[in-house]
Amino acid sequence: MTMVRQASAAATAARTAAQPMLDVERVRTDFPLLMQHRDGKPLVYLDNAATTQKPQVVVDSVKQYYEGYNANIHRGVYKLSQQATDAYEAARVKLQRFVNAAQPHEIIFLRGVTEAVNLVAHSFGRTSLVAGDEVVISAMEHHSNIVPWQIVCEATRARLRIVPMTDEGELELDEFEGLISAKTKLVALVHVSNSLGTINPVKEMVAIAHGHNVPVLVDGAQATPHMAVDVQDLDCDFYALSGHKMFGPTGIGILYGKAELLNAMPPYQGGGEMIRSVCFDKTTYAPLPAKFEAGTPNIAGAIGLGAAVDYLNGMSWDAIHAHEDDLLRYATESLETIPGLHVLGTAKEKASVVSFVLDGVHAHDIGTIVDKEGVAIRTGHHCTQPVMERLGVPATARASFAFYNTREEVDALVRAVHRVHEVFS
Ligand code: C6P
Repeated sequence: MTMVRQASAAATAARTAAQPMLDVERVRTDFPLLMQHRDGKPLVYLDNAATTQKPQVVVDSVKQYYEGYNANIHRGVYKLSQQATDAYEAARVKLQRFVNAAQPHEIIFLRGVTEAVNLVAHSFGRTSLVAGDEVVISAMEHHSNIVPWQIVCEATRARLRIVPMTDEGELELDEFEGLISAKTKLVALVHVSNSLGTINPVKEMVAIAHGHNVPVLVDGAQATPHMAVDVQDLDCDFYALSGHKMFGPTGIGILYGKAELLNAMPPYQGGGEMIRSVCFDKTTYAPLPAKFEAGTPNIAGAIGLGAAVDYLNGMSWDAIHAHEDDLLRYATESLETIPGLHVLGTAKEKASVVSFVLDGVHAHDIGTIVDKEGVAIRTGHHCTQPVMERLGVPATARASFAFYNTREEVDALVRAVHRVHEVFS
């Protein structure tokens, strides 16, 4: 027994020594909003799955664009416009490297994951699906990876098939392969669940789908703030991310798509910039990526997202993992000491998200009371109503951590939830 304990202490020490440490207190000073107090209490921001806070370098990059070189892109021969164009295209290359896409034109700037899934559903989906075809999604998708497929399935008379999940919140992989058939035209899967934190084995699932020649779209909204993503290693066909969930501005994100697929797809929206030539008889389209970027894009947002990528590149994913894993374990164990509290989503592979319910208390009451203690968490169905239905709850309270959160902030959450328990008992 003693030997086992010694061995495990040695293993922990070795692990700790091998992992680079995150200097959280220093990192926090990069984020101006985290310095705030509300009602005399330090703000404890634990709603990072909804949106993350922005480091000063991101705020500055947007400000510098508007103050120093604001102009429309790809249009002007004058230097100001060229400067803006260069910065926008440099941001595309940063995103290409961030997800390790083979080529910059495989990166399409859009508003975020919602628009990216809609693009694939309306462009790829409407041209590939016919009556009787199937699209496979999972039981833990965000509404933005359900509803666009429902709309397209209704229009084409195709149907959705759903990969089930266990009580712990893990996808049932055996069932997955059984759902793929000659009728399947696309698999669309969430990489990391926003309401449960489950990290899905997307690489394995892509390989299974490809074994049946079925392309795969991955919703990476909750993955990119927590882990390195390599689209070539995953071998997914499409990958979507939202900038605001990975320390960048709102209203900007990307769709990565394999060039071969994007080239074969029709435009999603028509307008300026996405054409080669327009006449009333016939219009021809611009090559990638312009074909999918109709109209003036979110130039400041793309530049800001590029700055967020630079910021993340200056950090160590190993250090981020070690810190967030510690927060996840500490928060789960501490919350579970509260009588009547149940954590939902206990998958073996989890990102730093803790969803919970408290017997006899509505999630919104939990959110309101903890807010009075200065702690910001999200409550509700988290745009995953089918997950709530599967787990038999109307809503959960959800604390979601980023690398700048601390154990002290977890303590503040736990104290606040204890307070909720006292109020209702
Ligand atoms: N989830 C949450 O609080 P947009 O809004 O397009 O940036 O991202 C949509 C989206 C898609 N997929 C997943 C897995 C998501 O988590 C989200 C956004 C937020 O959980 C707001 S509902």
